[in-house]
Amino acid sequence: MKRKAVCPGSFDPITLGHLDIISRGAKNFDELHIVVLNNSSKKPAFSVEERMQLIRSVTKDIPNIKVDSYQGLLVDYAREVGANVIIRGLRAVSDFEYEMQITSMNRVLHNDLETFFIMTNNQYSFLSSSIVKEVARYGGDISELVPEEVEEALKQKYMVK
Ligand code: COD
Repeated sequence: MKRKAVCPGSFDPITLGHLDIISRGAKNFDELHIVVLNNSSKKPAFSVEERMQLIRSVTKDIPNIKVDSYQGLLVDYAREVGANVIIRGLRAVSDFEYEMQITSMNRVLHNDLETFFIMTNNQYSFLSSSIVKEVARYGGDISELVPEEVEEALKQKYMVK
């Protein structure tokens, strides 16, 4: 039986921190589904299609990855694709409370779904999509924070405005 995991997120846009978690996660499962979901507390800058396109482009060399989007609960997506593990990244203690809350809620909703946490690589511990957008909006250098395609997409997005 295939070992399938889901790596869920907003990915608005995907950063090198996300990519680190994804590539390390993919090494430990037969199939890793990256799924773009709605986080009701965030207002995304990129459309779901744009986010998926960027994820596809920067993960094209990882063979066991599938990129998807879903308009519903993460647990329902996991059931649909037959995955029983969720992969999340942990950057700092500040992530813990939120992660603990969604992990517990997901377990109430789907008893057989385990969440595995991958500790961030130290060099990305400060990195988030929000911080990258903030720096890009004011023309700062983000080349060490995101893949080239994402840097280009952010330049396009904020140049047009
Ligand atoms: N280093 C390591 N990990 C990182 C880094 C970094 N620099 N940056 C981000 N990550 C990790 C995050 O910790 C997270 O695990 C993952 O990458 C994705 O991060 P984000 O910020 O893109 O995604 P989130 O946190 O906004 O995703 C939240 C979900 C969309 C998964 C959540 O809201 C959800 O499940 N929504 C669907 C509805 C649902 O089921 N809700 C019930 C849950 S209670």
